[in-house]
Amino acid sequence: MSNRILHKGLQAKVMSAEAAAALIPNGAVVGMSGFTGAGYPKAVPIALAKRAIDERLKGKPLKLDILTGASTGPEQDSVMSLVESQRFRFPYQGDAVTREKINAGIIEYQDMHLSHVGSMVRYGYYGKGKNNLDFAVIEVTKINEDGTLVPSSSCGANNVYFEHADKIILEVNSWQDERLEGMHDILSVSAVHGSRQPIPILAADDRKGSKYWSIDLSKVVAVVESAHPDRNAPFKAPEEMHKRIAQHILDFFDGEVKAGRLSKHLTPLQSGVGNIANAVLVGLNEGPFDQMISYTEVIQDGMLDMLDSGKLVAASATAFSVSPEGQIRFNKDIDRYRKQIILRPQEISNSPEVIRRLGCIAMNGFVEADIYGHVNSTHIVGKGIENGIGGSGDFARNSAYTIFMSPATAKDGKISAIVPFASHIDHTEHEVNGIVTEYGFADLRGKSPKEKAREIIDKAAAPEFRPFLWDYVKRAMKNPSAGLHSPHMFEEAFSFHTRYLQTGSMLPRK
Ligand code: 0RQ
Repeated sequence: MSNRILHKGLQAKVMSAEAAAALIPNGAVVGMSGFTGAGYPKAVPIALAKRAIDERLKGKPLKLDILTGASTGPEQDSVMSLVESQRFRFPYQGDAVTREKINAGIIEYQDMHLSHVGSMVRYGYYGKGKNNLDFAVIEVTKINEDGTLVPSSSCGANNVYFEHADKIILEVNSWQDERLEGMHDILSVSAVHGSRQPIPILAADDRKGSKYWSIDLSKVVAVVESAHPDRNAPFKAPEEMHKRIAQHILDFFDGEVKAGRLSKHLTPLQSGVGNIANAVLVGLNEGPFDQMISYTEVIQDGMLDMLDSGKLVAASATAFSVSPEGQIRFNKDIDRYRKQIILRPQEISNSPEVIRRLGCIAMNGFVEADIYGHVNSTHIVGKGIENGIGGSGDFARNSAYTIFMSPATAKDGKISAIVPFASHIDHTEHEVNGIVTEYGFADLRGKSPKEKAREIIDKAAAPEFRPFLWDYVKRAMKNPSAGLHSPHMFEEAFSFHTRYLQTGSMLPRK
């Protein structure tokens, strides 16, 4: 047995992943750890998928409701979706197989703001079991002698799943570096609506909680040992397009510093995942700003670079999302990073209260934005949902600066990211300050909808789509029956999308 299970009582609960998976009844609601491919259970979900194959042969398909922190990895989402053992999935995913099953109507998916997860589980919306959930399956780095748990590479919603599951299975993953101990700040929020206390995080790098999970040990029914790596997807080096988008954002910050609205340290940075977000971090690392701090969800490679160079003094998040190369670098210097990085439960990392107090700068990707500044982060026309809203809404609604970024076109130029009316709206014109593409930064602050339309079309839309967007707006503005505040012609509002579905391009045929 691994020397990471030091509690005597829990040593007696060690069993195989198959034996632990067999304890979970068909139809159960299960809270699992995991956030952006970090710290999710691996051995038990694989064993559940194998069991699902056996049970399907016996004519009793295994169907579970799976709640996590955010996205997990192939050992959880892909394998369980492949055998169709996830009946319901919440609150975020980023997995190709799961996406396909959701869009085929096989998995019921609830896409939710990540800061809301804890409250929704506490109030029993997933309502099974005496405590609201039947099981929690949580990865940890180590079990201490006194039964406290060293968290792994994400905190996510584990605190809530520990609290609200009838039974707990712990996966002790020896792949996780033991020196993660001390990096976490586990703080619980008061649960009851109407009697909540302020969250005492006044600066991005405040530590106000415990280093460990403390749980009701009598609920632990199994301890499973594993040694699987986190998902750790590689990053591409920023392409020219990503660098141009990043440069527009850096120029915007420069203007804010000159205008006296930001200092050279900026305000706490939130950065989404993906190649554009990483390119912005690379740009910030090379740019004129210094002593920055980040209050975000996810630590990715670009943030490690900024911590290494000293441009970033500290980073607060709920999870890692690093490349395999980033992981090696992280483990090599973990003793230094432990002083600079704080991992918190997602209801703290994404807390609207804290984000607003700190005046964060939110920078996230978008799928499409419309001429009035409404943003779709999640849905692709003709295909369905891509990932989910994740934490983008938590930060977008509450930050001091809310910036969305994307290439101006998709699918070899056939799709415009700027459309007359977004086909799905995750973020409204009321919270979006900036829409950025490789062509420019549309600054929406202090503008009416018609003024926003001019700014978005002229600065952010791809030049080949601008005449068609202007044609739509100008005709809509002559249509008094539509109301001339944010004019639309409903019969044409989705003409770009329908043309794409009919002809394979949003551009009209010549
Ligand atoms: O499709 O993979 O088939 O080529 O969408 O798009 O350009 O690779 O961009 O990886 O940065 O993702 C909004 C999805 C952008 C992401 C989104 C197609 C495109 C490609 C991916 P292919 P790109 P990115 C922190 C914050 C929501 C969650 C969030 C996201 C695929 O940023 O999931 O912000 N955001 N979380 O071709 C048709 C369009 C398209 C399009 C892109 N207009 N029409 N297809 N694509 N735009 C993290 C967490 O909260 C956990």
